[in-house]
Amino acid sequence: MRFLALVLGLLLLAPAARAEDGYDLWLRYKPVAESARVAYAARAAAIAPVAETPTLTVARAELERGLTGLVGQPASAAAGARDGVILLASGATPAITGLGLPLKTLGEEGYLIRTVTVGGKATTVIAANRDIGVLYGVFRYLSLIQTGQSVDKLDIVSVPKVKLRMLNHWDNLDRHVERGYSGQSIFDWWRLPGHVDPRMVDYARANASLGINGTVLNNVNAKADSLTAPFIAKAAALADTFRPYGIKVYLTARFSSPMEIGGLKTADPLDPAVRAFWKAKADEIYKTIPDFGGFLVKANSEGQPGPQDYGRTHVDGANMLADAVGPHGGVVFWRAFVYSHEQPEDRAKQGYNEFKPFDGQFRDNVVIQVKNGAIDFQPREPFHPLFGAMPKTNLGMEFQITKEYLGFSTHLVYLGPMFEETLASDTMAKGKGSTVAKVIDGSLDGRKLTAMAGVANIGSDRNWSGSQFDQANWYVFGRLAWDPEAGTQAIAQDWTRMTFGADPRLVTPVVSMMMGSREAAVDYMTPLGLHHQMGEGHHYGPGPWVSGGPRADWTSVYYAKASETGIGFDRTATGSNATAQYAPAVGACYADLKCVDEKDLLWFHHLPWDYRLKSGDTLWDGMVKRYGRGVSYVDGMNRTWAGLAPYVDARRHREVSDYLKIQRAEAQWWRDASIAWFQTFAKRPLPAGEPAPNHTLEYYKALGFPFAPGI
Ligand code: GCV
Repeated sequence: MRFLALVLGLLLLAPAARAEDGYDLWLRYKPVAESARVAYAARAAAIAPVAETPTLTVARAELERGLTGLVGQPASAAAGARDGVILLASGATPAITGLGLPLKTLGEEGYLIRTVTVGGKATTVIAANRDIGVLYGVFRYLSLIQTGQSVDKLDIVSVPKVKLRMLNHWDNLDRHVERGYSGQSIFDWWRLPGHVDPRMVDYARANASLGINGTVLNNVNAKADSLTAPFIAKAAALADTFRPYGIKVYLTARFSSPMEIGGLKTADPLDPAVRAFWKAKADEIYKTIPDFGGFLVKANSEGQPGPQDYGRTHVDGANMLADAVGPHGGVVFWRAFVYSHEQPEDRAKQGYNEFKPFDGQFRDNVVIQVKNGAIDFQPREPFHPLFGAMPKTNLGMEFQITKEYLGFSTHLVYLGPMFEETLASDTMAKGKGSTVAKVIDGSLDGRKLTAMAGVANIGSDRNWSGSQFDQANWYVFGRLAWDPEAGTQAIAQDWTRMTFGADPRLVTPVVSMMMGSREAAVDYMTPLGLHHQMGEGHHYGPGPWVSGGPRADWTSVYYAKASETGIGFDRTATGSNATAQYAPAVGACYADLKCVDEKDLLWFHHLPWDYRLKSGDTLWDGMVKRYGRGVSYVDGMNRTWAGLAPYVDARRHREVSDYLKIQRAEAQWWRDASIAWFQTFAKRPLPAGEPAPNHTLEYYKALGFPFAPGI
C-alpha cells in the first residue's frame, strides 16, 4: 500500500519535475510522432564504434542522447542490427576509405552526411576531416529528425563560410553583465577553477550545435585582473571544458594592463618593455591554455585606454598584440567602435575616418571587428561604411544579440531579419553583388581570416537568454555565422520546430509573428530612420528629449534634430556628408530623396514635417501612423500567442504571454511618449483615427528607472 502511495505520489510530482522551462534550448529531443518513430528508428538502429577521442566521445554521447529522446530507444541497445547503422568517421578512417567521399571539400570543420551501403548494411555516414566536423554533423543529423525531415537518402555537405564564429560576453568578473538582461554571468569566476558548473557543458553543447567555435569570456570594458595568473587558471578550466566541443576561449585585453599588473610606467605600444610585457603575458597564457584564441580589444573608445594615449595609432596597438600572440597561432580582434571626445564630427563618420587610412597595415592575424552599423546597434542602421572599404584588411562583423536597444529580454523581437538586412546590403565595392556577407566570408577580397561575433544574450536565467524567444536570436546568430547567406525565415522555422514542436498549426503562426517582429519594434521605437531615441544610460524605453550631459552624441536630440521646421539628420553633402563614405553608387542613392529607401529616410535627411512620403502622407502623419502600426503588431502577437496555448507547454506559454503583455504596454509607451515629444515641434494634429497619448509629455519625462538592468 505504502509502495503504491509512493508511486502515485511520484507520478503526481512527475509533470512538475518535467515541466519545460527553456533550459534545454533547441536541443530538447522530445519524442517524434509515433508514426514517424519507426522509420527513424530503422535508420538509426545502431551506432558503429568510434575512436575514443574527446570530441568523438561527446559526438557519440550526443547522438545517443538525441536518438534516445527522439526515437525512444537507446541506439546502442540495438547494436548488431542488420541495418540502420550510423557511422561516425573522422579523417582517413579505414571504415570509410573506398566510399569515395568528397572529404577534401570539407576543410577543417565541414562535414558530410551520406546514406551508403557498408558491408551490406544500410548505413548513414557522418564524416569529416577532423573530429569537430563529426560533432557538427551529429547535431545536423539530429536536427533533421527534430524538424521532421526524412533521413532515408541523405547527401549533405556543409562547410562553414566564416572561420571564427564567436560569442562576445560583456561579462564582468563580479558576474554583472553589461547590457545583460538574463541574470548574472554564467561564468562563476569566484568558484572557478575549483568548481566548473555542469551548465558549462550545456553551454558548449548549445554553441557547438550551431558551429560557434570561439567565446570571449569577459567584457570589452575590461579589467586587467582578467590577465593575472589566478584568472588565467580560471579561464583554463573553462577552456578544458569547452575544448571537446571545438570552442576556444579568448580574453579581452585592457590596453593599460602593463601599468596595472605589470608595474610599468607606460603602456606605449612602441616601448620595448611594454612589448616584452605582452609577449611574456601571451607566453604565460599559452602555457596554461595551449589553444587560447587570442585577445579582443576596445581601445580609445568610451574612455578605454589605447595607443592614442601615447600618440600612437590603432595599427601600433593592434600589431603589438598580434606579435605577442602570433607565434602561438593567436588572433587579435581590434574593435572599430571608436569615437573621440574631442571630435565635433558626426559620430557616424568617425570609425571610418579612423580606420580606413590604415587599410593594409594590420598584421595578418588581426581582425578589425566592425559593428553592423556606424552608430551603435540601433533597431535599424544602414550598414557600416567600413564594409567594402578595407579590402586589404581582415574585417569581422560584430552583431549585438543582447537587445540593448530592442526592448531588453521582454520584447519579442527576432533579430534574424535585422542581421540578414545588413548581410544582404550591397556595398558595391566591386560592383553589384559586393554584399556585406561577401566581405565577411572573405570571398569579395580573397581574405582567409574571416570572423563574425555576436554580443551574447546569455546569462544565469534558467532559460539562458532572459526569454524563450531570445533563444532564437542566439540560434540565428550561430546559423548566420556558419553561413551569412542563409535565409532567416527558414532558420526561424527550424528553431520553432526544435524549440516548441513541429505541428504546423504552431510553426506557421509563430514564424510569421517572429518575421515581422523586428519591423514592428522599429515602428514603435524609431520609425523612418530615426535612431538613438532611448532613455539615458540604461537605454530602457523612450527618451527622445534626452539632451545635455558630457557629450552631444550621447543625446537623443543630437540624432533627431527635431525643430519646428522639420526632423532628421542631414548626412548628405549639405550636412555631415557621411554618404560620401560609401561607394559612389550607394552614397548617391542614400543622398537622393528619389532613391533612398524610406526606412532610412531620417538617418540621411533632414526634412520638413510636410514632406510627402510615398504613401501620400505627410512626414508627420506617416511617422505617427508607423508608431501606431508597431503597437498594433504587438496586439496581433498577443492574439496569436493566446491562440497557441493548446500547442505549447503551460509554463513556457505563460512566460511568453506575460512578456508579450509587457511589450504591448511598452510599445504604447514608446509611441505615446515619442508622439507627445515630437508634436511639440511639429505642432500639427494627429491624423484622423490616431488616439492622443495616454499621458502628458511631463509624465513621460518624469519617469525614472534607477534599477534598470544591464547598466
Ligand atoms: C561594452 C554601447 C553600449 C556599451 C558598450 C559599447 C561598446 O555604447 O551602451 O555598454 O560597452 O557600446 O560596444 O563598447
